[in-house]
Amino acid sequence: MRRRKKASERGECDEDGMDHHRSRRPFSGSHHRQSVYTRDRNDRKGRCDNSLLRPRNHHQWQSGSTPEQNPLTSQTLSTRKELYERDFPLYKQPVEVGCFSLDAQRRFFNDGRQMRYYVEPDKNPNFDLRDGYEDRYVKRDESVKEKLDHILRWILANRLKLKSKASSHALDFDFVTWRGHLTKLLTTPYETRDGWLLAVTKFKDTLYISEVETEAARRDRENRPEWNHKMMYWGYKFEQYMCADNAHGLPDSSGVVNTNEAFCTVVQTRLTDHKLLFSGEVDCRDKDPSVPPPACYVELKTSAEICTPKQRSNFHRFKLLKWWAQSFLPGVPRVVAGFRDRDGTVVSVDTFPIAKVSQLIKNEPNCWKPTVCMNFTCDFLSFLKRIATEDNPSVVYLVSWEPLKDVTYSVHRDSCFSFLPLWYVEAMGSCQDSHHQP
Ligand code: 0WD
Ligand code: CA
Repeated sequence: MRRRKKASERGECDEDGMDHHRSRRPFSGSHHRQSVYTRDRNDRKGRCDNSLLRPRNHHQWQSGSTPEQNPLTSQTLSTRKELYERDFPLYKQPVEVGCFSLDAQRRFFNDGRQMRYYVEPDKNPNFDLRDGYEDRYVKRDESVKEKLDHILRWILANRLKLKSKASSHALDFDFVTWRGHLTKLLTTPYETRDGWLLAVTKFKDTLYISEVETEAARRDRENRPEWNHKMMYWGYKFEQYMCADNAHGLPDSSGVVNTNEAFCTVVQTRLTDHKLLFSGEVDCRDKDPSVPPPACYVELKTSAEICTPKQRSNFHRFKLLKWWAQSFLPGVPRVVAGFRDRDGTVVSVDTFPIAKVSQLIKNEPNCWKPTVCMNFTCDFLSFLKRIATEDNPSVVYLVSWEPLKDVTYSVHRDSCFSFLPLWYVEAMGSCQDSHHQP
């Protein structure tokens, strides 16, 4: 594959016409030729090529028109952080428009029955996170890919209260996705290890973004060592020590930890001119009923005890970035962290107000910047609007990124990447059902 030039090596003018204070251009027009082979392969119904999940084989092409005929559809996006150091973009205060719950069997309910309540712990609590791993743990089946299904169910159940675009049945959102997918975008300019694959479909003028597991991620998941399984449990066990099922209750650490259960908030907001609807799992809320969501929500985390300046620096540079990005997006104001020793005992608990995170990291040399995260995400969403032009529920723009590379994409019709289910497409009143593969 031809080497893609960095935006700064090119002499093109700003193409997005939206961002007027960008000093350098992250977009670049690269002209990959599409081979007859790739076009055939991807137009075949129901085919799914695993090699696409491997970054080294991931080429960029477009079925239909050639890049030469339509250069706007053949672009890449740079993730170099220097390109995104400009003023913080407009990010509207997120507003909760609803919530839903997933029960112990992972069934969807259009209500808040799985909401839990935060219980203030001792400052030095001694929670044993190992307790129950062998005998009181029901683990969600991670091989089941739910894609956006729960969010789509919530949309159908709440269509009347969601504002529609004038004179159509379309949703008044540019993007629908999980908060976790947006978190990955926010942290991309600083990510050095894990790439991602996002499937994007335009349907009735809304872009739906759903993650596809990369081959590397699948390998990691299937070969996860036992200590890693245990540490994943520790995070859920901490939640059990910190949460009660009702506002006046107490935590019950003798119960079963079941990771099928979830309470999810659905929020709407706007990042510059991108109207977003996304959902994220929330651990618990403040008992005080006078604080409205999402300000009442609390994100719970565990982290290794910090004993040295190096550990503190790493915590600021890597962990706080992920924590900030995840909670900033839905407007969750605080993270409560349990610091554990090597044996899995929580020895201290600390609160990190999201609004104070930038102060905490400001003395850290070469540290991450919130503005870079938000500007990259904003430009990425503009990039998606630019490339994902065909409004068709069975067409997927597969957008791919690996560390040290640019974002690239490929287009797939009626492939295994299609993720909008027929029940959703039909309920939304599509005229394009005949194209759709269930
Ligand atoms: O299809 C997919 N690839 C994914 C689906 C990836 C990530 C999440 N999900 C779904 C699940 O239905 C889950 O209930 O999203 C829900 C959570 O969405 P989110 O809030 O957008 O995800 P994220 O912010 O990454 O994770 C929030 C919490 C995690 O807490 P920590 O403290 O570890 O960040 O959701 C849990 C986990 O407790 N979680 C998941 N639960 C079920 N399936 C998953 C997952 N794949 N990933 C994280
Ligand atoms: Ca959590």
